[in-house]
Amino acid sequence: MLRLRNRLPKWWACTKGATVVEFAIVSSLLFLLMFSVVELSMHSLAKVLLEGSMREASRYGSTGYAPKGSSREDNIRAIIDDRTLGLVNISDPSFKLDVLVYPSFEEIGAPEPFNDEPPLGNLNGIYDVGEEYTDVNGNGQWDDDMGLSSAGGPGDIVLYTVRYDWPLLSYLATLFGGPEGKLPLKASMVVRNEPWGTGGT
Ligand SMILES: [Ca+2]
Ligand SMILES: [Ca+2]
Repeated sequence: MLRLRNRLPKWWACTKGATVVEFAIVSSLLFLLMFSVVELSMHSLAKVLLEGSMREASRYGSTGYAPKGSSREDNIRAIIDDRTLGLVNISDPSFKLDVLVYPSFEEIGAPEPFNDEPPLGNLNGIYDVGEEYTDVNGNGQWDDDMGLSSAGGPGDIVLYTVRYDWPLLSYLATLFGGPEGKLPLKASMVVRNEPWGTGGT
């Protein structure tokens, strides 16, 4: 053993500067940890703000009011932009706002009804091209979600959903961010529009 130690270069046994190296390693790990905590906190804050903005936007949308020269949809987006304090970039391609009208609360997210019975149907439990269906949202095709894209009229049931991909900056992007290094944010709210009369936008 002693013979082996004698063969090692002198710098191998030198301990000068070890503390500096240890400090560099530990401080780097601490910095990474702190940065991750800050980033996750920012993501949580953005989610809370997004949910709050959804509550406010849907409440506004349910009134049917739109200032002259703008639509309800424009104002709904403006409310989300304002209430998320710049943490959610509504100009980003990942930002998506869906405002859908449904005939009832029970039918939210449900597919349009179709007839799976012969002779046109094939009894496989799913819709196939050529089978009869009810075009609930009136777009001329069968949809697996019957929601009509609109903020609705008086008394309508409306589902608001907003999605946004939060860009991660730290090593968390590698762990949780998928191929694009982003963490999805989503908030939804269902409201019944107020009976403001006729002619809602
Ligand atoms: Ca079928
Ligand atoms: Ca349809």
